[in-house]
Amino acid sequence: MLTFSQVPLPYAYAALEPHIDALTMEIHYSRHHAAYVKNVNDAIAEEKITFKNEADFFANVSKLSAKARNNGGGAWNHNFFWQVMRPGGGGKPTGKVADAINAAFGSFEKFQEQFNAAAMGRFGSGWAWLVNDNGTLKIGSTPNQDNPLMDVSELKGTPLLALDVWEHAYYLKYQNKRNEYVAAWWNVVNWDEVAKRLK
Ligand code: MN3
Repeated sequence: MLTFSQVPLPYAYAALEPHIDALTMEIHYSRHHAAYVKNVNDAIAEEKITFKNEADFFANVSKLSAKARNNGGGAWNHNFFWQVMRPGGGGKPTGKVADAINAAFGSFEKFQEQFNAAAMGRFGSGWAWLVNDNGTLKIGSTPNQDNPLMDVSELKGTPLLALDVWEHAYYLKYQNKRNEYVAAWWNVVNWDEVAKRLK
């Protein structure tokens, strides 16, 4: 049976300070993310969901309950999010990521503007994404815990970068100032992990 689990956080809770504070990271990882993982595994058991892997689960998520969809997305999205951040990250990508971004968006600055607009334009809770849709890089956002692997998602593709814009990701430090959180987050982007996912 498919089981979701939490990746070990690749750094300490305080490692992304001052951009993302330690208490937010601790609550986010040990309570919010842990709960999504527990709840999706409960849903898999309760609903006797038989998909063998995460890809099949998301590709068929329209057939599943809201509990399975929301918590499955929450489990996967946060595992992804932790990995595309690192202490001392940020700056501009180099190599093939830089080339792909320049080709798709014209420049790194234009890419950043468009990504920020996706993050700021998502009303309520959700995620901003950079995806590779069959060789074309695209930016978009998803509501709640939906992701671009889901059959229900308008934005489709292989996720390369994601930003959690739920208030739980920033409210303790930034309160209602999502723009300040988004601006600070660029300092912790792990471009090496983006490069790994760009095939
Ligand atoms: Mn979150």
